[in-house]
Amino acid sequence: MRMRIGARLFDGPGPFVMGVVNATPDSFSDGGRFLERDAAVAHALRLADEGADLVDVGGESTRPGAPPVAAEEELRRVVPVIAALRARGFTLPISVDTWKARVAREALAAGADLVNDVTGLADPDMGGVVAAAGVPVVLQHMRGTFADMASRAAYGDVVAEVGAELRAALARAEAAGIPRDRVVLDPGIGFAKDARHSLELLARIGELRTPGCPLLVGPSRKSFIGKITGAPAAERLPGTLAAVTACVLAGVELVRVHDVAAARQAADVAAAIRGAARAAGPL
Ligand code: HH2
Repeated sequence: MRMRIGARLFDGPGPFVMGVVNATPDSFSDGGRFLERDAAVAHALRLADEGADLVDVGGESTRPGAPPVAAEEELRRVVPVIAALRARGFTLPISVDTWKARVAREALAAGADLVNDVTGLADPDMGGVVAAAGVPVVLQHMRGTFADMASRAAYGDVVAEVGAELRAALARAEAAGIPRDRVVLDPGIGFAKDARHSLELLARIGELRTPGCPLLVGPSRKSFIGKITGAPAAERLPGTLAAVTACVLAGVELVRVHDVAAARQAADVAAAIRGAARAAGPL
């Protein structure tokens, strides 16, 4: 990939690690520990120390059944965190995890460098906000709303349908004036997908490759790991690392994770194995 995100040029195959900073009181995995601005800032600094390439600050839980968050409340959660990170000279690119155009606009004004939209531009104003700011965007696949997405997990060929819907989101982005070389695509593990769908997407992730657009995958602590292993969210790091490894071996450029130090090591070793296979070449 070759994409400028904030002050940094993301150049090469990666893998690049996006660390999750939840500024939500009801997040399924972090349980509100980072609601307070200072705790979220400290968490972002720790993720940077652990080897994150960028951090993703979000103020609305997407967990099925989580209550919707009004834009005002979401702004109260994320903008002070982004502003405080910039005020203290945080050098990593900051992504804002929001589907609301207004939140994206104010987060970008406070110093965010990228918009991570799990709805793939569901808000009709989002494309214009991203295009006007000249920043990159992550378009993630989902269907329906956070409340009803589980009931929308019905596919014939999940990879083909997610691919077609991601291409439609990309077309919406381009129509709004976002050049394709500023778009990252994400299959949306767990978003309107059951465990079987998430696994098939991970197994066939290469089929989602779209010329000019890097891929991002967020498997961290997700319910498909619980479905396979029975482990609760807080005990899904080994399963997360298996998924990160599979993604990197398949050529995914960016992974979104909570446990950056562990994922950094898994991703780097998987990338080294991938590189060694290329170096060896055919016999
Ligand atoms: N997953 C979550 C949130 N944002 N963004 C992208 N691009 N891809 C993902 O897979 C993705 C995402 C859900 O995880 P998390 O934020 O950790 O939990 P919560 O929904 O409680 O905020």
